[in-house]
Amino acid sequence: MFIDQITITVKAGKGGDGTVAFRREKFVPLGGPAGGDGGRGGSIILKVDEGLRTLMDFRYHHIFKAKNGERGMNKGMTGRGAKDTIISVPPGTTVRDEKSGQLLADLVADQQAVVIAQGGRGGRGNIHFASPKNPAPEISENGEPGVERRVTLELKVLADVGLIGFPSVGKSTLLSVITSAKPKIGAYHFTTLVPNLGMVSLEDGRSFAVADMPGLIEGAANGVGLGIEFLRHIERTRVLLHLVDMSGTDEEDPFADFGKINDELAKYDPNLLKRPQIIVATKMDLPTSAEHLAEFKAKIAETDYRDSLILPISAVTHAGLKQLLQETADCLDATPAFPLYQDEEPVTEEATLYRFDPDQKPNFTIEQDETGAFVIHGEQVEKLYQMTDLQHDESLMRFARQLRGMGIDEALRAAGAKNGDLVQIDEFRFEFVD
Ligand SMILES: Nc1nc2c(ncn2[C@@H]2O[C@H](COP(=O)(O)OP(=O)(O)OP(=O)(O)O)[C@@H](O)[C@H]2O)c(=O)[nH]1
Ligand SMILES: [Mg+2]
Repeated sequence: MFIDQITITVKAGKGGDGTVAFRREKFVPLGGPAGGDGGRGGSIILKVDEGLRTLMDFRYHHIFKAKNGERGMNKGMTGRGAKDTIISVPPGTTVRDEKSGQLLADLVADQQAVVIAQGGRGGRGNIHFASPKNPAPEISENGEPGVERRVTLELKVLADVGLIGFPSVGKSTLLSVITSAKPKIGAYHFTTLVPNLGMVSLEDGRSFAVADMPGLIEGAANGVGLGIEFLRHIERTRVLLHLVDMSGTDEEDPFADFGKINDELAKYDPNLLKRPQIIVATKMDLPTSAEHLAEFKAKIAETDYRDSLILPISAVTHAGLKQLLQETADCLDATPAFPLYQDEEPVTEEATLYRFDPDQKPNFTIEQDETGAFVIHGEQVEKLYQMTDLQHDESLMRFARQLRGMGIDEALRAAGAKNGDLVQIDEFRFEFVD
């Protein structure tokens, strides 16, 4: 099975917690604060490995987690940061956020990488909270949670040229004689089930990548035959070689077949028809082929395709192959890359990363649950709670101050909260003190 689309869950590591500690020196009775910061949590990074060709490795492995940062230490030492988790993907992988559908990255070059889930920063140790008024603070922060999200990976192979046509017209055979690829070839339809890739090298030094596609038939856009899902693999190609079997062994009209394939392409994406197409008349070594080719040319002269280049070949005798490759290379030289995403730009790295920004205006809601408790929801408020060290009263007092700073006290009052009412944030319940 060929896997070219898959959704994975990634969870970056949490930052290590900051520490509350004090200096203990022999002759210093009241040492200052000495609790270090937590280490950074590991991020999750997608990175291109040129050697990979499919997303197969993801079949049984959907969840990726990075390690948490280590706790801050005494003597002001920062905890160890966690290693990033690197996931290898094949070149041509696009990445989307599952929820929003937003394009996060289009990974094409070898070693190209993108951080898709940022590890949390380490919490600050009590060293950072000392002030003239409070020289020995029992305050530290917990580490920031790592980003967790689901992303959809989609592979669109990197080929310059796509081979398209009905089943059994000789696409795989052509690939096997112009490149060193060894695709499966068969006298029956739908021999090719997944795209095959090969590299063509010309004597003049030019080279290009060719993708051999599974055969298309009428109705493919509606799922007939193998359907057209795999056409995503020709979205990056610049030139299409449209193979038409001229032998007539299939009893089909080669010209009608040609029209049907173009109709299916248009149904998948009308932009595909804007790509230059070279018509390749195949199996010209067979006795009936010349006659069928002449008929084909007469019919196409009546259509909008009248100016198309038609090149006869035989993969058996190799007749016409040299010219086909020359013309294809010339056509590639004259054809710029087509934009893969008409209206979308991959978002920049920063924009894909969610970061906690304490200066941002807090955004929260307050609702009363069935017990009458006031439940506060909001990403920032919840994150602040998660980063609060609940073991030290001073940390809790700082939390209370921060909530007040966010306007939560005021909002609770406005929602009708009275002294002694219960308030809940995440898993934490406390009494409202007015
Ligand atoms: N005589 C002759 N037979 C050919 C030629 N090219 C391909 N064939 C034969 O045609 C049949 C189909 O060839 P394939 O290359 O598997 O065709 P395909 O287009 O890849 O077919 P699917 O993968 O099923 O879509 C095989 O039996 C080949 O041997 C040719 O140039 N001359
Ligand atoms: Mg084939």
